[in-house]
Formats: sequence, structure tokens, C-alpha cells
Amino acid sequence: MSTEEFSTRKYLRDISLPFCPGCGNFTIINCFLRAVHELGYEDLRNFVFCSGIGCASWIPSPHFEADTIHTTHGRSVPVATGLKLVRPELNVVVFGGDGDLVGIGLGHLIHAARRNLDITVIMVNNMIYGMTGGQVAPTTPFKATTTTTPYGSFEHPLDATRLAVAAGASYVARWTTFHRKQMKEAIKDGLKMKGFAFIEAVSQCPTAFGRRVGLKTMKDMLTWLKENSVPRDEAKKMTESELVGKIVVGEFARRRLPTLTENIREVIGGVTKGVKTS
Ligand SMILES: Cc1ncc(C[n+]2csc(CCOP(=O)(O)OP(=O)(O)O)c2C)c(N)n1
Ligand code: SF4
Repeated sequence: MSTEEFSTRKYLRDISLPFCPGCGNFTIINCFLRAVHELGYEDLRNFVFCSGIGCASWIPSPHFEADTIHTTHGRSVPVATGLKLVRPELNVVVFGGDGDLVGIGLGHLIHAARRNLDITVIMVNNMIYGMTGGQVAPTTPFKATTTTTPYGSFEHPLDATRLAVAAGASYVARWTTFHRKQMKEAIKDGLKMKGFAFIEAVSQCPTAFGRRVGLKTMKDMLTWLKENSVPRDEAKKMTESELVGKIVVGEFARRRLPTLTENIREVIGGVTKGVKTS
């Protein structure tokens, strides 16, 4: 833990953040920077941040005082993969929205988890395509009204957390912006863990989601997040139908598995064993 007092300003460029008042992205920035501070990083020089397109993708870039790469929509994970393979000593962190990471970018996320690429992915799940005005996303709750589902969504949402566990990630956790302390601790754990760390941050978007489902303010949305969250242990005692519309929160995986770079090194070591170099 750093002895210096925590201040977000230490890690942020002197430019204003572009988010709407009451947006959950402010909370997620705070949780992330507190986690970094508590892990003892005085600055972000050992980090590189990759993001795609969307409100959540503006979290690191250009606001963090760090190297950041703002890629195209859904392509942050492939860029992070190349970066981590070339510079394994860097902390590579991906920020993105649910549309970015489990809509257009879903395949990349699954494969990075399967490979156990040693990066941390923070997915801001605001349950909507926020930046483009509120279209239905793969994470939109069943029956929720959006601009493209004016009579309610007829699809069930994708559970990105369970998918990351099934794909092989080393560390997986889901919390909401109501659970700030737990979210910060999960980010710390994800950053410390070797292997693919996936943190789903269920968040409020009062502008593009909340106001269309009767949750107009940040307070309404946080109350809704609180009331609909179920801790993992309690969820185990509930039926699938009882869990429809609920957000199961907690830690879902923590396992030390070989990472992609470790596996590559092992193969190279085996191939080059006994090969003479002049
Ligand atoms: C290839 C491509 N398709 C579509 C878009 C339009 N687009 C920009 S952001 C976005 C989705 C934003 O939703 P999400 O990733 O969940 O982030 P949020 O804005 O909600 O944080 C879409 C569809 C784009 N920029 N590029
Ligand atoms: S549209 Fe939603 S996600 Fe985007 S900045 Fe506004 S509140 Fe945040």
C-alpha cells in the first residue's frame, strides 16, 4: 500500500471526463485507480491500456496518464494479445463496454480466456449500447425497453462472467457499481493474478438505459442494482427461474493455470534444447 494519500488526479491527465452526470464510469475509474494505489503503484508507467469503441472505452484513453491504445470497435483484446506477447513485463489492461467485448468482440474475449492470456479485462456492463443512443445489447435484460426494442427485449441476456469461467480464465468476478469496495478488491485480485482476469462491472447508464426503463437517476439505478444483486452463495440455493433478472455477484474463479506466455516459452525451450547457435 502506498503511504501517500489517494488522489485520482495523480493518475489522470488534466482533461475533463466525457461522461454524463451519474454515469457508472466515474465509479469504475475510482475503483480502478484506488486499486492501483493500494497495490503500491505511484504512477501508471508499467501499464498499457487497450480499449475499443463506446463510452466505457473512453475510461483509459486519453484520460489515464499512461500509454493507451484506443482501437476499433471490439478489437481491443487482439491488440492487447499482440502487446502482451511482445512486452510480457507490462501490465496490460483492457477496458470496454458489453457491446464492445461480448457483442462485436465476443470471439476475441473467449479465445483470450481459453489461452489464459495474462491480461486484465474490465468489462463495464451497462446493459445497453450507451454511446450510440441506447440500442439493445447482448446483455440487455429480458423484456427491457430500448430504442430498438420499444415493446421490450425478447432475448435473454448473455452471462459474460459464466462464459469467461467456462472458457478457462484464471480469475473471474462480477460486482456492480453499488459494491464499490468489493469491485476495488476484485480489480486488485485481477491485477495480481497470473493469467486471464475478467471483471464484470455491472454499471448504471441513466441516459441511454435507465430513463427508458423507469430508472431515471443515478440513485434509482443504484437502488435497482442493489436490490437485484444476489451473492453467489445465495444464488446456489435458487432455481434458474428465480434467478431470471437477478445479478449474481461475487468471485467465480481463482485458479493458477499456465498462461499463454508460459506455454509458449515451454514449447520454445523444448524446440531449442540442444540446438547449437554459432
Ligand atoms: C464496426 C463498428 N460497428 C458499429 C459501431 C458503432 N458503435 C460504436 S460504440 C457501439 C456500442 C457501444 O456499446 P458498448 O460497447 O456497450 O459501450 P457503452 O457505450 O455502452 O459504454 C457501437 C455499436 C462502430 N463504431 N464500429
Ligand atoms: S450514455 Fe450512459 S454510459 Fe455513456 S456516458 Fe452517458 S450515462 Fe455513461
